[in-house]
Amino acid sequence: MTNSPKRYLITAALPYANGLKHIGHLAGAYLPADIYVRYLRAQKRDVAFICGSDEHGTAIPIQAMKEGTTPRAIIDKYHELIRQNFADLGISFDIYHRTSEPLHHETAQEFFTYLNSRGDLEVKESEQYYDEEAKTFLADRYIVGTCPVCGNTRAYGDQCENCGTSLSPEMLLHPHSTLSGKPPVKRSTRHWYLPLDKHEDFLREWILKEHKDDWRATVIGQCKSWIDGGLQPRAVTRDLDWGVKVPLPDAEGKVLYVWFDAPIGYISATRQWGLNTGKDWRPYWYDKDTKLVHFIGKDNIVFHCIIFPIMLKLHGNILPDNVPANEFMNLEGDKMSTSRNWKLEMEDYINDFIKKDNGGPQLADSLRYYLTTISPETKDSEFTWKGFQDANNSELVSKFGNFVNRTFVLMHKLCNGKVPPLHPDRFDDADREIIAAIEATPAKVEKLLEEYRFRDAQFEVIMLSDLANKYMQKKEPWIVVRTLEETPENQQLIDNCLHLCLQVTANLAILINPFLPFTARKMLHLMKVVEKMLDWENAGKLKLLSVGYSLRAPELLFRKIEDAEVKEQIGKLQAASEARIADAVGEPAGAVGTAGALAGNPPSPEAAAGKEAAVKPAIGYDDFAKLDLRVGTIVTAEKVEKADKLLKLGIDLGSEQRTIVSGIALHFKPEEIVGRQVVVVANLSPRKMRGIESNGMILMAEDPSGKLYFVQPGEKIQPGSGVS
Ligand code: B3M
Ligand code: ZN
Repeated sequence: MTNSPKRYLITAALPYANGLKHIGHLAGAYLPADIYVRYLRAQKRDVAFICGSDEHGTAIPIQAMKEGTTPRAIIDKYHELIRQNFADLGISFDIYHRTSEPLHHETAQEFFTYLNSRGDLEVKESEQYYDEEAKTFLADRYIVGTCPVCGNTRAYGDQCENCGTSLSPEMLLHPHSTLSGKPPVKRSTRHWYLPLDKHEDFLREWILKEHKDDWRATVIGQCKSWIDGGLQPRAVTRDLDWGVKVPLPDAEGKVLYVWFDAPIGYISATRQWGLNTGKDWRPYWYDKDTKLVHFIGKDNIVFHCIIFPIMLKLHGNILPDNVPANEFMNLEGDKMSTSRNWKLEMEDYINDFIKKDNGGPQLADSLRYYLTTISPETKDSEFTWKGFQDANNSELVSKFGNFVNRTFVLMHKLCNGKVPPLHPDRFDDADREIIAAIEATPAKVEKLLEEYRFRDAQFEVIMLSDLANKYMQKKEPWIVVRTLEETPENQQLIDNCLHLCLQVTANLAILINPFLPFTARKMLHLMKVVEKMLDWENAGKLKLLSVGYSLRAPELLFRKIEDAEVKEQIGKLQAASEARIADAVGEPAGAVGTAGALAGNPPSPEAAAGKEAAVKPAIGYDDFAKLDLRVGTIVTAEKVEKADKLLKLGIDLGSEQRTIVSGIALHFKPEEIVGRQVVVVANLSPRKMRGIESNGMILMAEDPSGKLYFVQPGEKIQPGSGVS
């Protein structure tokens, strides 16, 4: 490495403590950050790895409303669960702090006061959305409307969860309040703004020139389109009672905007880490010789590359050296989504694999391994259970694990369980090649890690184990042993092979350590060596294990993932998603048929609070005309296996027969409804449920008690007749 900085400050996005986090989050920010940090630590660099819970913002009170409890109870619950999940998966933060801590409130208030006292903030009266019925200003998350980018009708005032676009409430079409369901009105209120527009020149210079080559193209691209789109002053305060109070006498009822206080959370966490360890935290945020790297998902780019850097610059702090944001990870062909229950939570993986009888921390490494092989570094990627099984079984088990296991078995069989001596005079090309590979791999891995190319870096390590397998296959010590009676000096060939394979094993432990820390430690145990061997400076060395040293009996490093496990997980995923679809039928907000559910809408707060749903915002005739509604006749109806709430319906639409899966099984018996006429949404995109493709949706009405009724013509009519 050429002149490395004096110290590293590595942050991973502070997760909202409003719910469990899924593996998309893990792969997006935490795992790559952990790999990088473990590598830096092995390099003996001075590094602080900072994370913690983001406990402010409206996401928290909204979740409290859903769970019928207080915001405080929500953050206490999820902070602890998420912290433990990360620990179980080997994410090795130096501190996992909380933005609800007094130290954070103090740090954030100081920051605000400093900027405000220097005139870096603007105060403006402005019109903000106000809910006249709930008598409150509406935070971004309490306003829902149509996304101007993708047309999702349930986009939030700060972001569309369908397409990931960052929004402001003004950008939403047909906005309405989630508290009352009514369209909000504008009311005047006073707020503090960070004038992003005043810093455009700085951003252009710093991002688009200085970092145009070392930041990811996807990150530069997003920044450029924000800057080119015209930067606007951004309010950094909100009318809300949950958050860090605005530290001014005339700011009653106002808190700092969550995206103002959350990144300052990195600073307060570093302060707390300093207190815990006795280290001086200040150089980590003020000394230019610190390399600051933010690991985040792509939906956080604007905050980490534009807004927070402006804040840092004004406050006199250092700026990030890089922001290696990842794209998104999909799951089994669909976007991961908490609201649609299409996700794999860290917690579920931990319970189903790591904590099972045949589990253990190795299974954490299996997940880490697969997630890194599909790391969405340059484009969105896709998690599939089959892919997970393949990566585990045919790479970790068959290449890496198999090589280490064969080495240990043969070393015990053919070399008395000790590291055999080396006889360089008997080297052939194959020996020289594997030696060259041992020596060359660390530099390759290192270069890739320094460039934040984690999947390629990990691939290099697996390649070394693959090469070593082939080497052993070529040397065939198990065949050579048969020649010993006639040619006793052939023991030297066996010794050479196993000596080199053992040195490869020691090297593999060092190289795989950042990626698979549990595996590396298990290998240390097998080799009876101490943690210090994992120091990166040992990588590429050929004398890590001394001749004559006796090693432990072999133990398998990984276990296979069975077909049954894959099947079970896919079943679970579908069942959870269907339960959500079927549940939605009974939700007041989803009262008309299964529309809400099939469109993938999150439960609205009013639904969660059990209130009568208000009339949805007005739509134009054009919106209505997009629906193709037709009368159909139910010709077949059957229960869907292992899905209590679903019926598979065959519908005669006159010109064609359709299969529609409907969440009405708890309300109607299949035999009762055959022959009935229904109104069908004929042009709804197909959707797979329990492996059955559903082509359309039937309309249902629901009374306040939750009973369902078919919407049908008054008399029997020709199937296929239009409804308008
Ligand atoms: N809590 C958003 C998120 O989890 C937010 C990140 C804060 S990082 C300072 O995606
Ligand atoms: Zn959108």
